[in-house]
Amino acid sequence: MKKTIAMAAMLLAATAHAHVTLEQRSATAGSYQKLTFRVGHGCEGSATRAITVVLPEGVSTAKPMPKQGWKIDISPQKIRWTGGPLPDDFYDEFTMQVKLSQEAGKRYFKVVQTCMKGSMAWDQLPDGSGTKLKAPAPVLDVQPAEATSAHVH
Ligand SMILES: [Cu+2]
Repeated sequence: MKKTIAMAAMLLAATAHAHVTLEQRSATAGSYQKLTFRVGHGCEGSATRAITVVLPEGVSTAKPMPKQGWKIDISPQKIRWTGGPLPDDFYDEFTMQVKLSQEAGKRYFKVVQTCMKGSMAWDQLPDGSGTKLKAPAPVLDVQPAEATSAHVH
């Protein structure tokens, strides 16, 4: 029984450290923005062989950065990298540029991490209770463009 609890705690610690996250935390509405998705580990030890990022409403014109060893599929709603595989012991980044709409607010990017064995869905949104999510979707906080600086030439 004790052993089971210790194992569970270890698993929680292992999944809490990195996840799939977004390097950029905030951006300005209406701008072209670079997004860097960071992959800190595989699926419970298994190497990553694909990353799919779903573009939320208000995010468009995604242009991924070419990445050696990875094939990239572009569709209006999602970008998918296939390749690697990226071993669990390594870290990597997947980058794209997007156009943000004029609307401010939080943009959640649902990510599917596909591994040699199994997959992880980073797609949980905060429910308002403040509970720490096990697999949160990476988030970008889009700030309103300041009226004073928007038209400076
Ligand atoms: Cu993690």
